[in-house]
Amino acid sequence: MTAERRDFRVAILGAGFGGLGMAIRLKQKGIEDFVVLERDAEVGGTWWANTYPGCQCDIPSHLYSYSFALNPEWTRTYPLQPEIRDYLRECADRYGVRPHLQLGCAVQEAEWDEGERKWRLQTSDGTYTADIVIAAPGALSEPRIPNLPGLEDFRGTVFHTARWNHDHDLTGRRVAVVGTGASAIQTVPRIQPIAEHVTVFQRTPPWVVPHRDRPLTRFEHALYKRLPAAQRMVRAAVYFGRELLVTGLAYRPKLMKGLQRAAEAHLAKQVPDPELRAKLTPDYVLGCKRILPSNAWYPAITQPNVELVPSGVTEIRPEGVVGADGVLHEVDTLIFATGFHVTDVPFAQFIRGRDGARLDDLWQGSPAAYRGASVPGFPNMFWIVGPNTGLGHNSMVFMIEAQINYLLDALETIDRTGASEVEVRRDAYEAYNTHLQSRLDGTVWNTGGCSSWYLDANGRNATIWPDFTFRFWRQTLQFDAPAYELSGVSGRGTRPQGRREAAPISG
Ligand code: N01
Repeated sequence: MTAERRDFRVAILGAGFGGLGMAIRLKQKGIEDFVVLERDAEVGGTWWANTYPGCQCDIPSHLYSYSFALNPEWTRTYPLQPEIRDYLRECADRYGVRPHLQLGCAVQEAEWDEGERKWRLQTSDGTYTADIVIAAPGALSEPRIPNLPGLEDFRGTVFHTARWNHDHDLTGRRVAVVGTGASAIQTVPRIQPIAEHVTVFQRTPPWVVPHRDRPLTRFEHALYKRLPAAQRMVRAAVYFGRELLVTGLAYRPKLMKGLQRAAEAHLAKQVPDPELRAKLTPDYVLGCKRILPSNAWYPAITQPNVELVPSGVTEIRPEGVVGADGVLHEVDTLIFATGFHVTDVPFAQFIRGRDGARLDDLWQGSPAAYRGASVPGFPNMFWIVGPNTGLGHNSMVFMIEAQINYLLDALETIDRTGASEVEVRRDAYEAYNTHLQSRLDGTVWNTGGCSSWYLDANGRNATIWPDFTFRFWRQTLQFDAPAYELSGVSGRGTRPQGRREAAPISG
C-alpha cells in the first residue's frame, strides 16, 4: 500500500488494541491520511506477541472488546489469547484498516523537525514523516530478563513467556520458571502435566482468587447474536461490578481485607500442607500487586513433580539455576516469567523532541504525561496507554477508548484552528501530575507493602490511574485546549513565513 508514500498527516506507532482502535476511529471519522507502523507481522500487540500456553485475559470477555465492536462469539467468560488475537485481526479487516498498515516496520527513532514542524521517523523500512505522531507502543511490550550472573553460559534453552519458543517441546523436560506473576500462574499449570519436573522460583507470592471462567453456552451465544442489547447489559454490569473494587484499591485499602479473606480461603482449600501454604501466603495487602484469578495455580504447585523455591535467583550455572538459599537446581529449560520494562520505557530513548531533547532524559525512568497523553517539549505527539493510565482491576480497552476520544478531539481542534504545533503547557503538566501523585498517596498500590511494576525505581507510581475509570472517561471526553500552546494558528498571523500550511486532517 503505502510503500511509496512516506509523508502522512498522522502516524500511529503500534497496532495493538490502542493503535488499531485509533486507526479504526479515524476511518470512522472519514480521516484517511494516516499510517500505522507496527513492528510485528500482524496486528494485535500484546495479544499477538504473547503465545505462552495458558495465555488468557483475566478481564471478562464481554468487557474485553471495543464498545463499537462487541463480540458475541467469545467462547468463554474470560477470553483466550488466540481468540483476542483473531478478534483484533477481524476488526482490522472489518473496519478497512489494512491499507493503512505497515507491518514488520519497527520505529527506531522519532525526531521532531523544528523547521518542518514534523516528526521524522527512522524505521526498519526507511524514513517516514508525519505532522502528528500517536505513540501506542503498549506498556507491556518489552520483555524484561534479569541480568543474572552466568546466564550466557547456561547449557539449556532459555526464553521469556512473551517470546515463547514453540519449537522447544517441554515434554519430559526439567524446567525452571522464574517469577510468579500473571503470566507464570497461567502457564505453569500447562507445563506441569508434560514436564518431568518444574522448579518455580517465587520471589514474592501473588494473591490468587477463585476464577469464574467457564464456557459460554449455546443459549448465551444465540442471545447475544440476536439481542446485542443483552450483551451490552452484561458488559455494563461487569464494568460497574469491577469498578466497585476502586473503593478499596484507591480510597480505603482496608476494605481489601474482605477479598483477602476469600483469597486466603481459596489457598487453604487448595493447599492442605501448612508448610507449603505458608510459602504461598503473601505478606502485603491484596490489590497492591495485580489480583490473579486461578483455580489451577495452587493444584499445579502441589503436584509431586513441582518444587516451589520461595526465593529469587542469584546465579545461573551451565547446568541449572541457583536460588537465594545457594542450592543448585539442575534444569535443561529456563523460562523467564519476569514481566516487562514498564516504567523504564525503552522506546523513550529513541524519541527526540524540541532542541533534540530525549524523552528518556526528561523522564529519567519515571514517566509522566498530561492526561496520559502529552509531554511538554514534545509537540504534536500524543500517547495511548501513556503514563498513569494503567489499571489492575478493570478493562484497559475502556481506558484506551477514553484516550482515543481525547485524541480525536485534539485532532479536530488542530484541524479547526489550523495550528501547526500543539504542545502541552508545562504548568498544566506539572499541576496535573502533582494532583495525580497526591491521589496515589493513600492507595493500596502505594501503601500496600509490596514492590510492583506499577512503581518506578524510586518508588513513584508512574503507571496506575488512581480513581474510578469513569472519571478518566469524563476528563478525556474533550480536548482541553487551554492546557496547550497552539502555535502557527492560521488566521491569527502567528504562522512564520515560509512554513507550510497544516493540511486538514479530515476528509
Ligand atoms: O509479569 P509480572 P507478568 N528474580 O511483572 C518476578 C499483564 N498480564 O508477565 O513479585 C526472581 O507481573 C517477580 O517477582 P516480584 C498483567 O497486567 C495480563 O506475569 O517482583 N523473580 C514476579 O513474580 C500483569 O500484571 C494477563 O518479587 C523475579 C514476576 O517475576 C503484567 O502483564 C496475563 C525477578 C514478574 O511478574 C505482567 O505480568 C499475563 C528476578 N530477578 C500478563 N525479576 C491477563 O490475563 C522479576 N521476578 C490480562
